[in-house]
Amino acid sequence: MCSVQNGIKEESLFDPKILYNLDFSKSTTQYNPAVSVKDPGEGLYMRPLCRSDYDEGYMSLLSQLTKVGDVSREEFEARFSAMESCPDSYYIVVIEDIMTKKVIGSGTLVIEQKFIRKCSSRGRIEDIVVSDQYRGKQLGKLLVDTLMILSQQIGCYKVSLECKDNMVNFYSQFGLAKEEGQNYMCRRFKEM
Ligand code: 16G
Repeated sequence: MCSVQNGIKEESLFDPKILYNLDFSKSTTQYNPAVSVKDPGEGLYMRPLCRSDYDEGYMSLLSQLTKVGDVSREEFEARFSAMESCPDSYYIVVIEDIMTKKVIGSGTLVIEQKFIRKCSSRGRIEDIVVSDQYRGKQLGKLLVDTLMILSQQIGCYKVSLECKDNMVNFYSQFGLAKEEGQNYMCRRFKEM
């Protein structure tokens, strides 16, 4: 297991203290029953993505969101290292089932540095996924809430995400809203 409980962060994508010290008084949503980063639910553990998560089913979890293709350990590690070498940019938070040692939930915050808005930065929330057997436990809500608070704490002037129509209501609880006159446009170059 990728342990960060003792402040060990060699294997973590980012410093776990950032996650455990977030100020949830800024949260725009409610939990019933209460869950938190330090206590996401019985038998569950929330932490930054670790290099060893390749062996804890991380890619298979992502395949519940979209196509992942065949990714070898070497490819995973190279991508992990590339993200790690961009400080303050990639925040991937996962939830692990301690018993099965499987990653069962994940969400990503990517920070893009800008010249505009007084050299500000913007956040993008990506790849929110909770394994089908763990849905209905407020884990997606906790992941998104955590990344929203993190983006605000980092100082982003805005944060955004892309989602399907049926997810708009879910995401609006975090203060996210469709902006009048703004459109999401996309061109796809290849199918993997
Ligand atoms: C969803 C995700 C996005 C992800 C995409 C993958 C959220 C909020 N949105 O739009 O982050 O990258 O699905 O779909 O998690 P694609 O492989 O078709 O681009």
